[in-house]
Amino acid sequence: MQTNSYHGVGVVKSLNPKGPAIEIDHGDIEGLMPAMQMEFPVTDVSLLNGIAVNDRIDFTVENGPSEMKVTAIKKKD
Ligand SMILES: [Cu+2]
Repeated sequence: MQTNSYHGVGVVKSLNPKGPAIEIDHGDIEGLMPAMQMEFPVTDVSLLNGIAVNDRIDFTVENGPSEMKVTAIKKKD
C-alpha cells in the first residue's frame, strides 16, 4: 500500500503534545473518510505550535502502510 495525502478541514477539539496528537472535528475527507470527530497522530510536536482548541484549521493527513498521520496544520483566518 502506498502513502496517499489528503486535505481536511475541521475544528480543533484537543491537543496532546505527548502523543503527539490532535483531536479534530473534521468534515468529509474525500477519498478517505466521512465527517467525524477523532484523534490523529502528528508527525512532529512542532505542528501544534500556535494552534489552540476551537481553532478552525486546514490540515494534511497521510495514510501510509502502517499509520495515518497529520503532516501539516494551518490555522484558518
Ligand atoms: Cu476521521
